[in-house]
Amino acid sequence: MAVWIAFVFGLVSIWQVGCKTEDKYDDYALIKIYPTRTQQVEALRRLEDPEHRLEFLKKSRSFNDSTDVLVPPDEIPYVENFIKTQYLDYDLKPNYGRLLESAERTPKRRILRGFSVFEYHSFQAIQEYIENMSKRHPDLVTLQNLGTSYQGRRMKLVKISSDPDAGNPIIFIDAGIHAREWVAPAMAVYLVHRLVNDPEARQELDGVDWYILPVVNPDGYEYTRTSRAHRLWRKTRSKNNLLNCFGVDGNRNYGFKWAVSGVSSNPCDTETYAGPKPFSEVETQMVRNIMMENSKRLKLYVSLHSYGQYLVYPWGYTGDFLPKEWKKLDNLARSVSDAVQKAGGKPFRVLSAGKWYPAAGGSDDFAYGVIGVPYSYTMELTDGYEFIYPERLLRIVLPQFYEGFRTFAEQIKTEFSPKYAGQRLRMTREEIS
Ligand code: 0X9
Ligand code: ZN
Repeated sequence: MAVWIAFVFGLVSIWQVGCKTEDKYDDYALIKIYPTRTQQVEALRRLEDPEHRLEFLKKSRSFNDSTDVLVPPDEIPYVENFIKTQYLDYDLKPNYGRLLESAERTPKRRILRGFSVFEYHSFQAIQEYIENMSKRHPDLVTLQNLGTSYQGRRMKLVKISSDPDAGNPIIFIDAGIHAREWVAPAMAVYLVHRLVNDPEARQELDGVDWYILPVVNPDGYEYTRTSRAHRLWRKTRSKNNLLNCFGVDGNRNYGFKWAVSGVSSNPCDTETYAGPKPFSEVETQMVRNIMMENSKRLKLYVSLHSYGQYLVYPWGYTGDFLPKEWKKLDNLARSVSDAVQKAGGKPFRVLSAGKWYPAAGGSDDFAYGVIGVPYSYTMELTDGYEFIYPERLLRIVLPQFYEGFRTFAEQIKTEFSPKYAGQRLRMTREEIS
């Protein structure tokens, strides 16, 4: 009898532990704080003390944007009190975790319906989709094997070109270095879809080659799909040898000004751990290799992230100064933002990443500072709903963002394509005469 009671108790406690983790965020509050003065922005830094176990979903250094913090239930009174003493404006969404999407989410009807680019998919489904594209359009799409992720997922680069031997400039887009930012891989997949299937996209393929890596961090991405408690995971899933902690922030792991600002050196930090050394992660090594192998032709790099509707350019490691050619970066970003707005979307906030908040080891800085890519950006897609961007809205926003990519392509084509060299020469002659 005693054995049975112990067994039942054992089962109940295992079940409770299971539930506790699954429900982890259920009673957390999302607090959106709106600073209006420099002093308030500075004061917000004090909330970052690890003792309070707050998770910063978005930081803001400017006044027309919120700092979004996920707060455990027992810390809510502390944060509210802090906010009041600083005279800050804020919104509080209680029980935030209950809004998170639940677990492995591929209902059978989806399988029957086939692949829609306006849905969130598993890594495997995305891989099957790109395989399919390359089989159906071998004249346009080729896949390059990149090797495997930390947990052994096979990664492939999608290359789309209507004239692979022309020596065209390359636009390289990656997405999903941050696991929870689901809208970014969805955008990358949508780009593949439009470039391949839309007859009008021939214009975007004229004189430009597109390289797209839809999910840089597949292990993290799949982890966010396994349970509601994991939905907000950001890092990779590599294991730290000394501590029982997992993951590195891939966007702090690139080898340019590594770890000089905006990082954590604690492997158990869930957000911004920069890793034990630059390029410690196999996934960032793959992106680095793509950039190095194509450095001569690579003219535009865009890393897709979410959220906040920002389009930012180097430097990211510092907000103290800008690159010499910052005006070119800024002008193109503004044209892209205008195009998105014209298509009915929200404009982007355009500035250097470091003026937003300094953080070193990002892929954008590496592309610009080491590889010499003349146009390099991080694009933070969508505003509202934080990382849980509703699937039903994808069919509205993805085509709007696509218009921004058409503007990017137009610029790269006219500035760098061998096809347009004659036209460029004529224009400079006219300028001189
Ligand atoms: O902090 C990041 O890595 C990016 N924002 S996110 O909310 N998606 O995590 C911004 C990166 C901007 N670029 C650099 N700081 N280099
Ligand atoms: Zn991100």
